Amino acid sequence: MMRFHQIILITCFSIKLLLAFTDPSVINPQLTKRFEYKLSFKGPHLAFKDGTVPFWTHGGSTIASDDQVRVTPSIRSQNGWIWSKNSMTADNWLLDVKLRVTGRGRVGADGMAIWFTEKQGVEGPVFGANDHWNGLGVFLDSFDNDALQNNPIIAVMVNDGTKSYDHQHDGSGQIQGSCIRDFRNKPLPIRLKIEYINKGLTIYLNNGISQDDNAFEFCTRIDGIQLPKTGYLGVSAATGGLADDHDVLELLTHTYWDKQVMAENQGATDEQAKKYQEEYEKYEQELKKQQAEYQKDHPDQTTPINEQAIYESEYDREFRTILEGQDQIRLSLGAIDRKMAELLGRVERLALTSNQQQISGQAQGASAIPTDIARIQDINRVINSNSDMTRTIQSFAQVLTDMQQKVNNLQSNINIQRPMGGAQQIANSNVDNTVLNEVRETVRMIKSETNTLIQKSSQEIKCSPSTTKTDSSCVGSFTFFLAIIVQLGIIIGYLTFKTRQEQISRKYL
Ligand SMILES: [Ca+2]
Ligand SMILES: [Ca+2]
Repeated sequence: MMRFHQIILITCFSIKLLLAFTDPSVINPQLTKRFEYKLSFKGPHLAFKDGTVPFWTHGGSTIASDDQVRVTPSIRSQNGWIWSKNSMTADNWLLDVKLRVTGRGRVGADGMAIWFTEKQGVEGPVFGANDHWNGLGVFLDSFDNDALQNNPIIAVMVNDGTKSYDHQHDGSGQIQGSCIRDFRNKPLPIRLKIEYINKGLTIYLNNGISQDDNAFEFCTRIDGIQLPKTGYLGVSAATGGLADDHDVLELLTHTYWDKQVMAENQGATDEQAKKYQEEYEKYEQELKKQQAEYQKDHPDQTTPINEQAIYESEYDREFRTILEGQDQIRLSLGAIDRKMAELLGRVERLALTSNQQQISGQAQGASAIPTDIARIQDINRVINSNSDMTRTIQSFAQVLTDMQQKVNNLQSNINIQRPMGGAQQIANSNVDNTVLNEVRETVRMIKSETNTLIQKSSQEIKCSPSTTKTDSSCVGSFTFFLAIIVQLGIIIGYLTFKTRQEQISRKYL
């Protein structure tokens, strides 16, 4: 007898072990397990501050908090739902759902459903979701509608979209598998494992009493069911005349993949990537070859035509006009210099003649001496003034030559900058235009003043040594030249400063 009891116990234990949940990847080493984070949620930090759940969408009475999704509160006639935004495409998968159904009454209602359907569900009469679904529904049916004393029940119903759930009879005659378990008001959350492997669906339950997280018991199994190839996951719940809190604390999704198939897919992916890389390299070589051939056939067009380098712009034209005007000024000053030298020679000859006349006059009488002395003083003053004027004009010519060089440098700098193009050139061009206008205005002023100087110089030549008013005229010209030199100094200083600034700015380009 003892041996018979032992055999019975061992047999029961073996059956229990066989029916207990074991991960499919452990049973079948050929399978590899992958966690699908976009098809899962769990606390803490389950929801964002705005109440949305990452990768999920919810509605109706559902409220997501930091550590759970309350699909319905314990208020009458509520419907709530939460659906994955992403679909799942896998032949083998496992859902691990931790939930809690609690209510004050000895009897609760209506219940909760876990879905894998072809489309995202909407609010409806089947535990808060729509009827005529295409896919799987796992129901936690709390309320015994048909009064058969078989609720709460965990029931499985696969629908192809044609069947309407028979709510009044708790889907009896429609459900393909079930187990009667009281899942309400447990001290711990209950857990469901819904496993779909090789078209067989198995449901395991942790009853929410055991502290052991792995203490799952077998609920039901249905073989040979056809679920959609791709579907969305969801949870819904409803309350009726009676009401329970329906809370989901975790929904974790794993998919299982055949290692050999994955390796082949990976190999195919690698092969495809290699093929694309080879195509790209081939195309690149072909492009280089075509470029080389084109350059060989069209040597004149190897570099693009720079229209700006060929055609004179308005800017260049103004610059050229200023340079030409400046060159004319330099030539005029040279002519003035020569005329002044000529004048100086004539005055020196005149002074020599006067001295000779003075010597002969002294011989004639002493009465003429005061007049002659005055004339000699005047003549010396004129000679000194003219000598100063000549030196001033020479330095004036030198200054203008320097100025021309500075302007040439400025132009060459602009020509260097021009190929850079862009907005900076436009900005510099505006600044340079201002400088050019200033230079042009100054040169025009110098030109007119030089003409005045030439006229005055002619009057200077006419100055009679006997006229004492000449003094003021000669001194006025000298002052005038000094003023011009000061102006030129300011302009050259400004141009030098600007050229340096441009050189510094080019260093940072
Ligand atoms: Ca029911
Ligand atoms: Ca029932």
